[in-house]
Order: sequence, then C-alpha cells, then structure tokens
Amino acid sequence: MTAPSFVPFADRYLPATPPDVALATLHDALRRRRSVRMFSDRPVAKSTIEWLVRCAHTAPSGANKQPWRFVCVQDPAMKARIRAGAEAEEHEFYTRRANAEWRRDLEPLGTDEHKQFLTTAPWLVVVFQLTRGDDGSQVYYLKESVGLACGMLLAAAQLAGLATLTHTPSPMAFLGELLGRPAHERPFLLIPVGHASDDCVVPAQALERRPLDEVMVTV
Ligand code: IYR
Repeated sequence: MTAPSFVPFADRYLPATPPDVALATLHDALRRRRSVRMFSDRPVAKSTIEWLVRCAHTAPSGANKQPWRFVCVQDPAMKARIRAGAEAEEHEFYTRRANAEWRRDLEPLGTDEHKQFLTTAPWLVVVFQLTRGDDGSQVYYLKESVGLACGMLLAAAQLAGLATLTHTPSPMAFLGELLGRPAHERPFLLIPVGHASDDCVVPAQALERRPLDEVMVTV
C-alpha cells in the first residue's frame, strides 16, 4: 500500500484576460488548424519538436501512467522507408479495403495512396501507445490517454505556427517494425510536422464546422 500524499495546489494558471477573451483567442488559433498534406521542406529545430512533445506529455492519463512514446523521425532514409510502408498499405486501402461509403466520404478530401508529405515534412512524429508500462505494469484508458496527448500536440503545433496532419496508414504495424520498437508499443498515430508549402491547398469541405447547437447540448 502507498499512502496518498497531497500538496497544496499552488501553481494555478490564471489567464491575463477574462475567460471568454482568453478562449476567443485560443479558438481563433484552433479553428484555423487544417490537416495539411502539402508540406515545405523548411526545417524545424529539434528544440521545437522537443517542446511539442513536452506539451503533449502534460496530458492526463489513466493512473498517471503516461502510456505513450513519441518517436520523432527526421532521418531522410527512415522517412523514405516509412513512406514506402505507408504507401503499400494505402494502396491496399484504396484498391481493396475501403468500402463504398468510405470511398465516397473521402472524395471531397481528394486523398489517394501517394503520400509525398511523408518525405517532404521535416519531422514525422510517430506516436505509440504503451500496452504495458516499460516496467511491465498495467496501464489504463489507453486510447483516451494517448488521444488526449495527441490533441495537445496538435494544439501546441498550431500555437507555434506549425502544420500537422493526423495520418493513419492502416494497419500500422509496419511502423513498429521499421522503427525497431518493442512489442509493448503499438503504433497509434503518425503526425507529420512542418510548414505548409507556399502552394498548399486544403479541401474546401474541411473548412465547414457543424453549428454549435448541433454538437452541444445544455441540460
Ligand atoms: N488513411 C488513408 C485514408 C483516409 C481515411 C480517413 I477516415 C481520412 O479522414 C483521410 C484519409 C489516407 O491517409 O489516405
């Protein structure tokens, strides 16, 4: 038994402006985030990627197990191998695995099996979920925890003026193999990070958000 130990909650974050002003500022940044598929090769400093991971790593997790690993790839040869692996899976997806409704849903996005962004973006952050702690211990609410951490990473990148994509080549097992990750790490999400290219375009459909009264219920 470990007795709980508590300390005063002293380091409280207080915004410089009233809540609705602070939130309107944050919302203005977040609403302009786009899934970017056309990256420039403009470099991003390793220190910036470290800050992104630090931000993601603040996420809450089941029993504070922090069941995540962020494998940050900048090596061009490894990015090329990841691209080849992803494009092989995506070829299967677009020619065989996706059903009719899924294909129709993807039409407005104009995506296909070609994933040039995987070699153009300066960094690929490959997020793994830890199905066990590194010490073999149990973990809890794995998807919720890792999903929250990824959301924080996306928000942090947006606040830093960086472009991201939540890429999900499926199945993703090839990522663990290529990156030599141990068996208790399971690939979760592949996030290219960098700058949008000068000629970057985004799907018009992706600019639409359903109205608040459709997604929010007040009781
Ligand atoms: N993983 C594929 C297909 C894809 C699926 C969904 I759901 C998207 O929102 C976008 C793409 C790809 O990356 O092309």
